[in-house]
Amino acid sequence: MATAPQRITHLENLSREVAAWVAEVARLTVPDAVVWCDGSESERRALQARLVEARELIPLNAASYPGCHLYRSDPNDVARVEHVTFVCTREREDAGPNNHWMAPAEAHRKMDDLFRGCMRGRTLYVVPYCMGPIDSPYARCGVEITDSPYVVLNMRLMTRMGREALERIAREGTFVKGLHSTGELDPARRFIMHFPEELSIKSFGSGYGGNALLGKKCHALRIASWQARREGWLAEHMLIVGIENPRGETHYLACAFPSACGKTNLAMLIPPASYAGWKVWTVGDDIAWLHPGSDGRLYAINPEKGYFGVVPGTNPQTNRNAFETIRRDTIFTNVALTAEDEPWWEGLQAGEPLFDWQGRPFDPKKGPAAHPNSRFTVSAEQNPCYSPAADAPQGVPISAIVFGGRRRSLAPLVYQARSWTHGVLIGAGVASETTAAATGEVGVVRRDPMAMKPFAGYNFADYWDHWIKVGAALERPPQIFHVNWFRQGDDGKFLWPGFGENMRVLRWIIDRCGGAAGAVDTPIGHLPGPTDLDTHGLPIHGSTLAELLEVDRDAWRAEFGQVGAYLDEFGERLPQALKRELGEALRRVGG
Ligand code: GTP
Ligand code: SPV
Ligand code: MN
Repeated sequence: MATAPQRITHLENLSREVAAWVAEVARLTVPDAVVWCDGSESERRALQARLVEARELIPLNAASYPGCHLYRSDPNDVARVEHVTFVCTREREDAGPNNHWMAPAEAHRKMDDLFRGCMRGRTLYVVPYCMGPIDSPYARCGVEITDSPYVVLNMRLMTRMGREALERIAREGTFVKGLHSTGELDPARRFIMHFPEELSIKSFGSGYGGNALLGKKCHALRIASWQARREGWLAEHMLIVGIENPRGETHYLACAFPSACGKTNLAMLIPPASYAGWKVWTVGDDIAWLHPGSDGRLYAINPEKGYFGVVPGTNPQTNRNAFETIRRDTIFTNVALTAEDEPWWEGLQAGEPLFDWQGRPFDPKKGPAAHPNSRFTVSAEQNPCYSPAADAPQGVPISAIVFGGRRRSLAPLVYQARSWTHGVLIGAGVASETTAAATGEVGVVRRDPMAMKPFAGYNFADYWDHWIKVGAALERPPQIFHVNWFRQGDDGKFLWPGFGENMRVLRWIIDRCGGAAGAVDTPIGHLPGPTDLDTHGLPIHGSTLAELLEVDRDAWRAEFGQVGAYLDEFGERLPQALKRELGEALRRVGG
């Protein structure tokens, strides 16, 4: 390693707690070397060079994709693994029916058996990181110990990683402990364990994003949601986007859509040509930490510093901002490769693949060239519409919270909740078709409350109760909405053009918050009337719009019946207020 020994000693001396834990882990895992990461550019270069030399990273075309690399993961390690992800609380009920559970002592024993001696012949990296602006009172720190240099490089892009984080840990004395090893990538020896009561995580056997970059879903959602409940805030699977109107006023929206359902795309949206003078600013694309502010509003910070985004479908038409963001200094994981050493993926609309994501000569009979869950890792600062407010210690005030899902039928393009508690019911009832972001069948509709099914670190019943209380304590709570970009016609085509055109829906949402847009009252909430949505310059048929905004009472009665059955799984712990709200919703559709 290029890191000078004095520097290592200095980092090690910063925090006695971290050093003691590292020593303990080193005794268990028996690495050949221990390296403390400082986050410097020289450290990044050395790690990158080492991975290139080992042929784990493939440099891409230096003229068209400068500083970019391709990483091919093990073919059995390409997505989150929810069936082996556990929340290990002392009481099973605290994890809830929404989580797999294991008793902490048993989980520790199981994991320590896997970790014993697992770093022989490998280097143990100590990765201190800060989730959120380094000087934010809402930011929280952690340390990930990993034996994967690929994970280190990703954590450096995704978090504020290195010396400053360790200095903050030394000042505060607390940090989330995340222990990770890629092990042998044996799916039968792969577990992601969370111990919220101990603020710790143990992850073994995967190198994939959500399983291995422990600052992300493991810390910033599962552990943080647990802490947030105790401390009166919310940790959510939400993008944060600022919409600036031609008068220079900016409204911030926080939107929760399940994995691979459009967060990154909405956060980086480019408005249609008719929206001259409007600007979109990305604060975050995946996670929001929401805190009640002293002015009675809800404020959001993005705990991350980079994007770990879905590659397929990205092109200059769907998302020019994302396309431009990933033209340099980007790690591409599991995309295809062209003869010119350029990355290639389905939906790119240029070039052609020579090798598929597994490095085999591309053969369409063997499936897509890029893996459907292929990802880019890139610094947020490369985004042309990166919001300077992403670094604001106090965060940004939220005007609207938007839930959404991928549903080919039923859910209309957009509707607004009648109240905060009604909004919580809408969030709790979110359902969405599964995607390639997690292993398992794709396209199956499942309940994914607040897009947090895979990420809530505790019992959903307690989570909804917490949501209701947070809203009740706000003097000026955000308005709550639901959107669906994925309605399909009988021909299986999307009814709504989506992407940049989603701006029209966001505009209605913002105008509703300001009381400036019209709506019709329906049994499920407020919907735009036929002329309330701006369709200027949009080639959409009146009948298609009507279909997008239709509310089928019978179908909704059936839906609320299913929501009720789902909520009943949470038994006595389910908040009364939510039950009452469901009763009201059913009554309105004649149930
Ligand atoms: P995670 O990173 O898994 O949390 O995903 P995400 O919610 O950020 O989803 P992302 O924006 O990466 O989009 C996932 C897929 O949905 C991509 O293939 C996009 O091209 C597609 N997509 C995004 N927005 C739209 C839209 O408005 N309409 C349609 N039809 N597809 C969309
Ligand atoms: C998701 O699956 O929601 C992602 C990718 O954002 S991961 O980091 O793997 O969770
Ligand atoms: Mn996500």
